[in-house]
Amino acid sequence: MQCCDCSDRNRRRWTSFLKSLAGATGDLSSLTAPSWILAPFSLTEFPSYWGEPKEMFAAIADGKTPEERQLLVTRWFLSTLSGQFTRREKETGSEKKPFNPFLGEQFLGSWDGGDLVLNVEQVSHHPPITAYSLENKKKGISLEGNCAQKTSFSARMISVKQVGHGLLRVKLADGSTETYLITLPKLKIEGLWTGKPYVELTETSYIQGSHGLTSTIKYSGAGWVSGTSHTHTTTITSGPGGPTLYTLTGTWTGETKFHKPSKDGKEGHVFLDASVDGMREKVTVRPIEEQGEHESRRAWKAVAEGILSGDYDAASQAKSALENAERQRRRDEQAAGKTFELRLFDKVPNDPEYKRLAHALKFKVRLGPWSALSFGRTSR
Ligand code: HCR
Repeated sequence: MQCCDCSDRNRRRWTSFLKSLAGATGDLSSLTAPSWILAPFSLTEFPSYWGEPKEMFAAIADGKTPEERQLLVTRWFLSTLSGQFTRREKETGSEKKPFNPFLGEQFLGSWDGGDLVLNVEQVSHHPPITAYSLENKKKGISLEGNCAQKTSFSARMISVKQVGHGLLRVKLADGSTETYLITLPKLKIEGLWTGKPYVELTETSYIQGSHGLTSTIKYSGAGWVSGTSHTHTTTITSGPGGPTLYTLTGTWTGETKFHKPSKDGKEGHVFLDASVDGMREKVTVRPIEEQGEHESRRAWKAVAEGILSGDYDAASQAKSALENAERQRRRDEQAAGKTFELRLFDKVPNDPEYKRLAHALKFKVRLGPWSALSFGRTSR
């Protein structure tokens, strides 16, 4: 129970923050968020959510047929969502704003002593784009992706369009590679006026396999009057809009079951229980003292400590110092006629693999200047 003074203070600071949102346009990263709304980590840490259900990621390689693998990729994808979109709310009671990464910021981590390896780099600051790769070499599976966010504000909520995609590759026993294009759902941040923001997913995302099978994931939430939060209906079809092989319904935070129509009498069987403890394991990173200067937790250490200890003045000062140093670095580069060189990723403009699979989705995914851009792990 909060005392009157605290809840009044909370209400006042939220109201004034929401008023400042009303005037904002397009890009949340450009909004100077007050320290009390900040999460103590950077957006570069978010790709680790893709690797947390590590067993499900590895299991994709065990699928014997394209159909089995499409189901396994879909199961792994769904099992990442509760980490990606409800973790902060679960752990702290409300969604928070992660740090806006600086250009070249890295987040490096692994699971199981390096069986699964994550590399993340902030490859653009304006617009902010994060590129990542996740690889399980032993199993022959990798995911390369990038993500940016376009934001719009309304009186009740913040709507976020995720711009970017993932390409998952599986090496098959015959030496060939199967590829899956993963598109990203839109999200809404609700609960702003009660001071407890949380994420709900909306509209549709897709997983398009190079073998021609398509998973179409439709998201819905509780709505004003009725309905269940975090719900999805997923169909697996032969191509977008083709005959349905499987229908899966449930919540991406809890149980998903096979529904009609589904092959092999699977109706009613549990496909995934995303709430099972221990299904997701947090990434391991090197101790901060051993990290490089571009590594996220080392670079943001003082800011994170300020937030965690409630010393918001110290957090603000450390954040300004970091941001000013970055601005100065860009000015110095410009004066020297240099441009910043990415360290971990190479740009792959108009990636043909992305285009081929986006084309198979019958251009439901628009080929915009940023969405057609992929980032591949550099061979340097
Ligand atoms: C929108 C968001 C930053 C971006 C986060 C993304 C889209 C990042 C890529 C991940 O793969 C998935 C993902 C999950 C997060 O839910 C999403 C964040 C939710 C909130 C945060 C805003 C910038 C914070 C706004 C501040 C609020 C509390 C007013």
